[in-house]
Amino acid sequence: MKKIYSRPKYLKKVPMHYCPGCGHSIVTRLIAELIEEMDLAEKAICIPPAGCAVLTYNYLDIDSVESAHGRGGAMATAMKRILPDCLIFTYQGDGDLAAIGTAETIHAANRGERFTTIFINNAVYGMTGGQMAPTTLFNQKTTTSPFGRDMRREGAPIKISEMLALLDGVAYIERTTVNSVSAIKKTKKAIRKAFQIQMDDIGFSLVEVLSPCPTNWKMKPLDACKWIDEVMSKEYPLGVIKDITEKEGVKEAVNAD
Ligand SMILES: Cc1ncc(C[n+]2csc(CCOP(=O)(O)OP(=O)(O)O)c2C)c(N)n1
Ligand code: SF4
Repeated sequence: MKKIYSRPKYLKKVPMHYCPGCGHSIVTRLIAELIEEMDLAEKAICIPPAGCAVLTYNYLDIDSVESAHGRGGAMATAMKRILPDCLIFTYQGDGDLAAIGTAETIHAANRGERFTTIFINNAVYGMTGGQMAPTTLFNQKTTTSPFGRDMRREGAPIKISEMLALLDGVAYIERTTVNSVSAIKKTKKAIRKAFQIQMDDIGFSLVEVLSPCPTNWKMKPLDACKWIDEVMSKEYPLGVIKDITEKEGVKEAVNAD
């Protein structure tokens, strides 16, 4: 029988701790597939976050350096400057990247640091019990916004990707999701492009993934997938937000001696 599915080489053979229906597991697998397909295992260094993905280093069979909550962008900056030929990527939740790590993220992107960020937006603080995140939607109930997020009380959801796209150092930003097979394929393509842009030394690259958190959304996994289509992606539209490589001659100019 033809084998159509197998464990990627760089995904360790250990059970993941994620809840059923969680997007983190899918994105982790995609990263493992890409590292194999792009032959980057010897060069790849992951910077996992504090948050549900804190154990990413237990799943990816590549070098990893754990960062403190929110400090991924600062650590990645240092590592990429010391090891410019390596593939350095941060893997960060929305609490990590858009709350405690806002400054690190904005300034690294503005400096055009040549690393990649995988930004998992599940609109809550997952690991610590479902508190409101900067990305929580209007009217969304969380443990710290029990009446639903309200503009006058909690402010508006922050669109990190659109904000970062304004900065000159940013080469590529795309927002995707993992709630269907076709969406997963698009996410893989986007991460491939982000990694390639880094390896071509073009600029900062980020992929924002709208990711189900059925546990804290208090939904069944399939309902969480539907909610992304029907509600979440209306606030956070999917697609390419910035891509400077579309401009003619960018890659050539960057790679010229
Ligand atoms: C300096 C610091 N402050 C707070 C915490 C507690 N903490 C751990 S994970 C987390 C929230 C994580 O949420 P998010 O980044 O959205 O990731 P998710 O769990 O949803 O994947 C917080 C507040 C910490 N570990 N370190
Ligand atoms: S709490 Fe949410 S983000 Fe964390 S593992 Fe469970 S489903 Fe995933």
